[in-house]
Amino acid sequence: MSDKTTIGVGMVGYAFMGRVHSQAWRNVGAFFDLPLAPRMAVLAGRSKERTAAASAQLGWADVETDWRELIRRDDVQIVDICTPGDSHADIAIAALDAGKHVICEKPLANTVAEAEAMVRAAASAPGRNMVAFNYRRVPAVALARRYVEEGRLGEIRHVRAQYLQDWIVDPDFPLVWRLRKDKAGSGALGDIGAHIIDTAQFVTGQHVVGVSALTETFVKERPLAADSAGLAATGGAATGPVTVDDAALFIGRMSGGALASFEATRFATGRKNALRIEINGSRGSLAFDFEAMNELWVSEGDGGFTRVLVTEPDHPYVGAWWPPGHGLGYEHTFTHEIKDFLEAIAQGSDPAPSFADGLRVQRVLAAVEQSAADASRYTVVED
Ligand code: SOE
Repeated sequence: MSDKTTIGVGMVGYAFMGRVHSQAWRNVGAFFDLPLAPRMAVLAGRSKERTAAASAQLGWADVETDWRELIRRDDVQIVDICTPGDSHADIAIAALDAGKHVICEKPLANTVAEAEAMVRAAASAPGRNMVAFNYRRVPAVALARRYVEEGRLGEIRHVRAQYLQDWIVDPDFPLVWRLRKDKAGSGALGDIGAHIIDTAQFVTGQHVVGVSALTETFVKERPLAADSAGLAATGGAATGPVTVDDAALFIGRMSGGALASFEATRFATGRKNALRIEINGSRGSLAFDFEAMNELWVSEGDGGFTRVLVTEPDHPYVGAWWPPGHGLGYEHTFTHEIKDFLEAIAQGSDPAPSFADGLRVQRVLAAVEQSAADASRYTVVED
């Protein structure tokens, strides 16, 4: 029997993010020596039948069909929010007000006002808060941060960040919730652009201070989703309007003086989950692509880039896993996130990225939308 203090977890939502968070809660204690032992107490979802099936498959002890009931329970000390963005603020604020610790999927909210309300609620609550920007916890990305902190790149001049996917290239792919502004807040911008903003800010230690942007919706009408709201949904005969961006491109300045470019698109045919970042400094450069997530490319002066295989025990997080060269996957980034969250709860501090960090990203998203909507910021080339 473990003598660690048990902490009860209640999770809301069980789709893609719910599944990957569940595996993290299930496995984290088996690989990391933690001060707290999470207990997967309860899973909440609207349909009793589907929630019960998901709960049995994912390893939760009980189910609720109303997240308010989950928050009321004494066996829940941590609330994990894995729902679309339109419910983040309501759930998070109620959970914080009830004294729970809260981890919330990204982007933090659908609007800056909601994110601000969440930060306000967090400031007066005893519980800790975290926004789930999982890519910070890729060992190669954390190693990139370490190199920048150690000064190995010198002064950072350029940040080049891209998040490239192609899952909606087919115009018959249905209008799932990620393509609806009322549910998701924005499109590629908030869903995957938010990740590269966070990654760029994390690795450089600088934040985005201004942007100039273009956004586009290439396919404006899609079949209504007939089955499942997920990335593998099927469409029916009726159609509806796409109310978010399909792609967002923006340039910006970082607080330390670097120039940055960002591209977030779901129309990069052939690219599945290519979160890429390249950073050029006065002494060296770094490059990372999630599609080869166990590698970091490093240039320190002459001779171009060399590959660092980020699978050594002294690389961030790696020592808890497999021998050198065996590599980690997408799911490990969530396990690392949960590990850091539990440690922060035990220490009584907010982990990074906190809700305040999530609000900072939300402000960048809003600035991008504002810039893209402002035709006066776009100079037409004369014929
Ligand atoms: C869909 O674009 C998605 O599932 C995002 O919502 C996740 O945040 C990203 O990790 C993978 O792609």
